[in-house]
Amino acid sequence: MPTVREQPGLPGEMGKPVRTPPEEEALMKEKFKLNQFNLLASDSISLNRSLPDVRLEGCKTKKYPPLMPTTSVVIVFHNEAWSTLLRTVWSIIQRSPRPLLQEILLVDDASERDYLGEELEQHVKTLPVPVRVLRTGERSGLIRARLLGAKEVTGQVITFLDAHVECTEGWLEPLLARIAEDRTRVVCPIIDVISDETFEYVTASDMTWGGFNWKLNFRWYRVPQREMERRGGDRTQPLRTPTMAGGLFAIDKEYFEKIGRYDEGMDIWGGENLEMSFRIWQCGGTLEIIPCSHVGHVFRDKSPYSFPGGVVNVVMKNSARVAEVWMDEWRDFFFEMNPGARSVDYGDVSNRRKLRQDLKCKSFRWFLENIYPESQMPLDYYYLGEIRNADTQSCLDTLGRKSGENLGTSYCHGLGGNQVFAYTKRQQIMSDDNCLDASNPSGPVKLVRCHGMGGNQMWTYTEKVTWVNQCCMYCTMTREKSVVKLA
Ligand code: UD2
Ligand code: MN
Repeated sequence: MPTVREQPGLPGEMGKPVRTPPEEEALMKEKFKLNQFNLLASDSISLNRSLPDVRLEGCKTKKYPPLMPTTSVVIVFHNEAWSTLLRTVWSIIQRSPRPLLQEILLVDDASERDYLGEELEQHVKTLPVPVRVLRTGERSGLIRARLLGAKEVTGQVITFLDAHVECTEGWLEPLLARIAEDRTRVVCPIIDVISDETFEYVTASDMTWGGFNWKLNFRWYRVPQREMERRGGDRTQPLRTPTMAGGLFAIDKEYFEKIGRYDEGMDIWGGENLEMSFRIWQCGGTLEIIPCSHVGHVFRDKSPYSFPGGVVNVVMKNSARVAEVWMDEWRDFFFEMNPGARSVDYGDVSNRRKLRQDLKCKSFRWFLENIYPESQMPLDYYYLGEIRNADTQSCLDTLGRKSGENLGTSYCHGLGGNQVFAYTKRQQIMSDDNCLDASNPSGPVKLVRCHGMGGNQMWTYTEKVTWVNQCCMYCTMTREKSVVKLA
């Protein structure tokens, strides 16, 4: 393994930010559009730049078994920049023990940029580890592209990475060690942040894990106390996470096959991360974040590429498949929150449902009760739907507002979304991860992140219907013709 030394004087060494001089600002802005990150900065950084060792001290002295499974690294890409793609590859080459690295598979998902053709194929032949370029031929999306890569894997473990990442010192050993002990563990590194503006390497918190909201967006949330206690307060210990971000993880190859690979019916981007997370947990596996393993990723505000079929439709379709196959009754939260999803053609899910049966997977209730009790999906609830004022016939509406803000009422559109609330058996009135909160007794009711501790967020049914403070304080819940007291 070549040692990674700082190359003094070069931009971005040791993960430092690259500043674009003012005279190059216009060019930088122009090139930013190509990949939705600062390509000018990336191109100025060496392909094998040095990075700091960001691990906790307790990680640096850990010993790993001498015999561990080998891994093939699968990287799918569509129109990736040369410098980010090759820096990804170089960071793997430089920082993986050679005996553990079987090969790197680059799966080109129908890129339209010339340098990713013959030039890339010639270039990878010069690299000191086996690197193969595979091509999907037509645009398949990242899910089917990964499936193509996985088919060709010859190592014992598949490690999936995005095409704009940088692996840091010691990233691989702790991942493979977990799998060596138990083949049903699926493991993710901590995903650090490579700035899309300056390419600075910034470490992410080891106190966050993966969750999701009613829209089925993946979200980072704070690790709850109970998980810290299970790990004996040791931050170097593997963290059991309800869901994964999706791009960076390692899985035993046979286990990947056994547990149902990926859902081939999913297009382009999105949803596959939650699908795989639910599937792993519900079907007997374990999903972990390994805090001793750090890989940086360029997070972008926007997607740089086209979504044939339209981005909203594609993501909605993929998420609808997740909801239909894995979430049982809790599918309703997704469809109420995303009214458009009801009319989306999500295709045939019978194979995936059969897989769930064949593997004798547990219910979504089991997942919520045992793996993710902190989730925003209420375990038991009386009602999910609109909350209508019986006198004015207007509906409670979050107006798309955030935690800490007032909500309001508006014409009942019957489409769900901002007008959908759940009345839970813990007597909360929820909209996604926010709850109606009466912190000020004289009104108005606010939306506040649900704390689950009753108090200002505990509401009771009454028979009376009244109107207080402009805000809908007493409304009826139309579906069950019951009345909920809102203050
Ligand atoms: C995150 C994941 C990503 C994936 C996605 C949900 C991380 C760091 N990233 O979004 O891996 O799970 O959530 O689907 O967890 N690509 C193709 N063909 C396409 C579209 C994308 O090959 O049609 C490639 C793309 O070049 C990249 C990878 O797929 O290498 C992931 O795409 P992304 O970087 O746009 O996803 P990201 O990081 O926003
Ligand atoms: Mn990415």
